[in-house]
Amino acid sequence: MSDVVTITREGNVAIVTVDNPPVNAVGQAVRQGLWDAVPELDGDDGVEAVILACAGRTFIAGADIREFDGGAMEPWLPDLVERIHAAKKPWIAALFGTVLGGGLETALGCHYRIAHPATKIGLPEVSLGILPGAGGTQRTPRITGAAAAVKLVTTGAPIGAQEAEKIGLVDRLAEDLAAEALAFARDVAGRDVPRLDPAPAQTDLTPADWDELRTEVEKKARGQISPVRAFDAVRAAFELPLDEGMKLERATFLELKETDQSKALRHAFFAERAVAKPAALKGATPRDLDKIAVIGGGLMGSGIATAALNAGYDVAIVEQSADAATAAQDRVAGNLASAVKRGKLSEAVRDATLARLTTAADFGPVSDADLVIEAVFEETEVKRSVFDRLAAAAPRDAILATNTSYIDPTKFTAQVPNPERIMGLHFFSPAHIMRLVEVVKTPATHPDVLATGFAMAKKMRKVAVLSGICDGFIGNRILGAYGRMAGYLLEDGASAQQIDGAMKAFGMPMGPFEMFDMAGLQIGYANRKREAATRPADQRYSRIPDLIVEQGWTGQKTRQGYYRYEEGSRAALPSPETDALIATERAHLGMTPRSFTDEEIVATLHAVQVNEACKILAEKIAERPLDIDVVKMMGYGYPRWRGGPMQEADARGTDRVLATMQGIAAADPGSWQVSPLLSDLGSAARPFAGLNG
Ligand code: T1G
Repeated sequence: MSDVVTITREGNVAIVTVDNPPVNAVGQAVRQGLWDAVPELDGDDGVEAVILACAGRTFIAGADIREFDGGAMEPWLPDLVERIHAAKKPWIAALFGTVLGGGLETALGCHYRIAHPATKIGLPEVSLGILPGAGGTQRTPRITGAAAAVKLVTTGAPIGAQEAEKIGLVDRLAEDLAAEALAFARDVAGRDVPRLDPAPAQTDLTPADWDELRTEVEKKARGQISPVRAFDAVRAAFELPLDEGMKLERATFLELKETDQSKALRHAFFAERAVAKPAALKGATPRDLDKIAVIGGGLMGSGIATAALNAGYDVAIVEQSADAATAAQDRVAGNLASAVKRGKLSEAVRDATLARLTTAADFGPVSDADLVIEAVFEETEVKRSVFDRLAAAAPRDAILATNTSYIDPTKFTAQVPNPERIMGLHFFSPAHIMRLVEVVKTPATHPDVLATGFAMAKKMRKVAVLSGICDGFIGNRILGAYGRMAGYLLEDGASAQQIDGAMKAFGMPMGPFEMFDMAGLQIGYANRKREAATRPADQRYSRIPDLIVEQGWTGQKTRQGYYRYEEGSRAALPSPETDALIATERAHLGMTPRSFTDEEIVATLHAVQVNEACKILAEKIAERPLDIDVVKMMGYGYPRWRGGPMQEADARGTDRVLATMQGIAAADPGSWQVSPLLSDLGSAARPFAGLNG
């Protein structure tokens, strides 16, 4: 009948099997196959019950997201779900793997659901900027009631099979899914087919309760619209009959699908997967990795060690003294303890994990390591001395990695034999929590070594992005342009509060000045001193950040930076002292402070990031715009619903971004030059998406 949908028979039970790898997405061919199966089985007198099963690794994991841009073809999923529900024979969905979105909606069209206990079930549509569009917002509340439906639909987070059974989404759990589904089907064969009540769903919630819930959803969504619209659709299930609720859901779905937010979230979904496949890794094979040695057990090193332990590796931390080794051990234990506290880890697993850690005050443990990650102080000479010792202590074929966040690794690894085994692995702090790793390729790094970095990151459930060498690599180099421009805006007359407020309204979790205060202002201070020799002579230099640090104010730690902090609090309060310092500097420069609109601030800070990113692309530091987007989303809190700075540039129009950048460069040509790549794309209004391949 169809390539992707087949029917087999076991006596009076028909088994309809979807086989559409990799995740059995319900694309057009699957819909057509199922659409045809319903009347065929209705008309087959030998069939008294139908099992909807899937081949491969999962039940249907959702609609085929790739069809969203092409205008999917009939039959439509909502009609198919309705057709299955109206079938004359009972349909039983046999659930396993990840039953998501349109997969769950198809299962809700069936009359019964049996699930393997390890199944994950959810409606993740809001994370694609849409809402369930095939009855999920209407059928779910009629089955589970209001609270569970609101949670499933507005958070997008999947639940386990046990919880799904508790709230009525699943009728029965089954270890041996195929056998028990068959037994269940034989049991219900020939019986009356249960139908969903089309009347409005019932609830005890008052209109005031609903309003309160909506406010909560809106607050959590932080500028994203789909969770709020999805909430409204669920509420409608308690006010409208099924067919009217379905119409409202469909109209909202079609509207949301076309929004920039949904396009950005779909871009984020595919970009996060595409970063794992850079051209430079084609044909490369990761090496086996069992034991990882981490040099330096400070905040960064112990975070990396924690991530490696959690991924199942044996780990050794090398420190300078026995005391420092003990402190490192304690830090890792503390990281694992907080995972236990948050319910992420059982005490038994914690103990087994910690048992795979050794610490030492000498380089002994390096002698049998497959991979060594250096995470010592960010200073060329300090790192060079570590690599000197590694050259002697590590096996000749062990992979050697540096966690430097700014320095060119070849500056301190030139003396090490077999340079093809050296790479950068730039983790983000705290390394056991942040998901981004920049895998840095030197001119000598072998592709298999890079592939090993990618495989390690995947095992750690992190996302690796390939970067070439430049100051700060992809992420921190763009951050540099962003921070520098934020500093100019401040000196020109905008307040830290206004700039931070504008960026938070844009969707950033923090503004630049709150971020600097949190990270510690001494870091930027040291970077500026390091860069002084190579800084272009005509580049504008705002002294304000240096003046602040020279007061002994380095941010949250000293309770004074761009802002003031109360003892024990991270809340950024206006600081009259810092404001006075800024005013004095403006007066010293003979400047009259000017005012900015929030949109001007956002557009300016966006344009300089995109411009820097274009240089990074032209220098082939990053392969594709999507690599940059993923770095910014995963490492710097760029809102996923904007899809990263390059996707945001496409949404704004590259011509507009170019115009903004031209204005910035014209006003201060010593500091800013328009990238030729931005100029080329922007003057033709061509999107960055075209460069993603
Ligand atoms: N459509 C198209 N391709 C998909 C896909 C989908 N729904 N899901 C996964 N893929 C591709 C993915 O790009 C990758 O491709 C490969 O499958 C393996 O994925 C009407 C509107 C299912 C938990 O949002 O969460 O239903 O990179 O590497 O880690 O309301 O994929 O190999 O070329 O991620 O094992 C709702 C999205 C859709 C589920 C598996 N469903 N997918 O994770 O493998 S909207 C989703 C996932 C909807 C209805 C609507 C995960 C996964 P490639 P992977 P994984």
